[in-house]
Amino acid sequence: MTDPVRYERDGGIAVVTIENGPVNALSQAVRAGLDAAFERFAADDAARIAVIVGAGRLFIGGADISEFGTPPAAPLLPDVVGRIEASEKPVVAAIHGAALGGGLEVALGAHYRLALDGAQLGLPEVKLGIIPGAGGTQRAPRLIGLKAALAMIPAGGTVTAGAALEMRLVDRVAAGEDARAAGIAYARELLEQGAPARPVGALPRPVADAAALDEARARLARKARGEVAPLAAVDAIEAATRLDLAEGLAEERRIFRDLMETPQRAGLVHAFFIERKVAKLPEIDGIAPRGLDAIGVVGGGLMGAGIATAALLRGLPVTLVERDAAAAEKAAGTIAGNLDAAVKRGKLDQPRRDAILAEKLTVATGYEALSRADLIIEAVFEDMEVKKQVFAALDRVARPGAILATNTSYLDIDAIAASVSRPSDVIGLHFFSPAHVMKLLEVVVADKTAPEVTATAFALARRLGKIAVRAGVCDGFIGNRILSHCRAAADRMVLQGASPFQVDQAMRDFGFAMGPYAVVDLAGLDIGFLTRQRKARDRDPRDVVPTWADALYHMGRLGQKTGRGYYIYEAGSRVGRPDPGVEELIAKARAEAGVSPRDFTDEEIRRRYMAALVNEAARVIEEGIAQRPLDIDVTLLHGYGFPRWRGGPMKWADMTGLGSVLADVRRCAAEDDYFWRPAPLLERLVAENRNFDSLNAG
Ligand code: T1G
Repeated sequence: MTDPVRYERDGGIAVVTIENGPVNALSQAVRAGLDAAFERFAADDAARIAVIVGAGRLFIGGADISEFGTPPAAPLLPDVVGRIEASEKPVVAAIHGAALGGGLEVALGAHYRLALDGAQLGLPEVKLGIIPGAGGTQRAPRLIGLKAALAMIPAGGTVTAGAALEMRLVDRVAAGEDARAAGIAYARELLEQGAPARPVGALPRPVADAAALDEARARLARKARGEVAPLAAVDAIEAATRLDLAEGLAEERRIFRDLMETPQRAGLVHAFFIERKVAKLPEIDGIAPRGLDAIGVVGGGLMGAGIATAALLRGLPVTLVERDAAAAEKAAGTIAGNLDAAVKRGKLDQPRRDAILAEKLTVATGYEALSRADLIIEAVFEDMEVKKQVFAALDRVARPGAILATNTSYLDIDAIAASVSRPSDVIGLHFFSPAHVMKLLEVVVADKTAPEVTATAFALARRLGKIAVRAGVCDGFIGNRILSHCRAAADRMVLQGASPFQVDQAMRDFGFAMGPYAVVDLAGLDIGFLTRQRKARDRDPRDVVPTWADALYHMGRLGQKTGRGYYIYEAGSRVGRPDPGVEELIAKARAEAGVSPRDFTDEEIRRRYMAALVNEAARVIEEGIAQRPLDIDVTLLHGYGFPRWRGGPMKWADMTGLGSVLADVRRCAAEDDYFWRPAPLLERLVAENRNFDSLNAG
């Protein structure tokens, strides 16, 4: 392997280049290379100043995350940064692209920092369940002050080069693409001025401010529910106000090491890697996607308008077809409203919003308008006959090679494909509502879908800034199928004596963004009711029907949209208070079913809910609906409010121990062997002493 760190001299300037693609991560070889380069710089009498640059598209993306969990190998990054800072001759960091985590810490070890326009700087360690471990929590506050450090480090956010200049995180911003040239030019100026070495660590401690620390802790306790790293980052920053540099660095290192051992760190690192692996599918490896220059959408309801908005926000022209002029007008209004909301959130400026509406959006009433679209997404009423009619029309007008996608959330896409003359061009694109906000996209690959159609769907997701997960055809695909099983488990507990509010609280305490019944209120009780109607034919007498939910539906209590469901919502509020009337309906259901209620502990609720989730997920994998456990983890993280710091349900199961999860399933099966049949895959993994992650390889 070639040396990942090069030392060259340009007159009196030593240029130290890190080249360790794709992100110049600070692996052991890079740390050793940097250490050696600065030893050489110290001894090189002809070199009067050094410039550190990154080769490729960015400066340094941070520590090598794949080394986490293995014993750290010398030289350690804090020591390398310490050596750079201790240089008697000045050192410049020339940043382009990104300086993240350990990358920014290396730059903080330098005495002068220059960033190219467009560079992002930040300490995102808390997003991986740790804190900066090479001086970031001690040097950054010395440079930018306590308040700015408290705003930046515990949130793990990044700042642009311009903002970094304002907060004095960097000394200079330069235009252009060439960090090396900009760094050398800056170094020349510094030499001419006779600028000295200027260690950040020698700056005075940031001024203590108890109120700012309290405020940060209170804010994070609310926002980072259950997460340990953000609060630990505040502790480390506080240490910088009390301790001298050496002691502060030791304190930072102690906290860093403790966090490295936590399950949260393991969960968050898992999430980081699977989000990148999820799009790597053998079936599309090396397959070129088709062109995507014009999008068609059929149906301008909330979903269709949301999908159109998502495409427009990313610069794709959209033609939306509705039944009649009034409906088309209404759809255009919904899209305009979505864009206005994006302007309010600062995602878009007014002139661009106006230009998008004037130039990129066409609404029409005839299918012919879609004849030039590269990909057409149908988002009409969930009814097989209606969908088939739409697909027949698309089959007539779409150009050869156009992709015909359905946004159905449960219908049989194989049957839809079979109804057209080009089944290999048909695919499911299951967006989540609101489609222009939610990150997840289930790409549902039907029996006959051509690989390049799948590849194009993944390319579309990238273009839309979404995370795509491959799913197979079944009722509910990956996410809704698992959710519906979890809900059935929850309904069983409620029938036996738990209250829906206790279930919600228990699952929120586990880390879910919302409890399952609050989610029902959000989606609307009509959705659940209609689903039960639809499935009534296949119902087994042993299935539990939540008759109390049917009663709520008949009373017009449809959840948030009517101000009342399981919870009561005061006008305009999205957070409800429990409706005591619901308990009465449930009591009636128990009496009718002849159930005498018993108490559940929160722990029992959590274990049952998670056992049901993992058991059904194992079936989803075994049936090939999800190809890998990581596909389920990504789906639940991005579409279902699963706590990211647990890594996803399959990672949670691995960390809990599959034997223990299976034991829970079996214990429940002892009282109800219909609902709680252990999934064969779960049994097999336990028997073979393997975990879900072993199925993620390759
Ligand atoms: N370590 C190892 N691999 C990494 C990596 C890293 N830091 N960053 C990216 N990769 C891999 C990634 O898995 C993918 O691999 C490929 O590089 C391209 O990444 C001591 C403790 C830099 C903004 O948290 O945010 O420093 O899939 O697709 O969209 O305090 O990567 O190709 O096999 O994401 O151009 C702190 C994490 C570490 C930054 C580039 N740093 N990375 O985005 O490419 S902790 C981070 C990113 C730390 C010190 C500590 C992004 C990026 P593959 P990509 P991208």
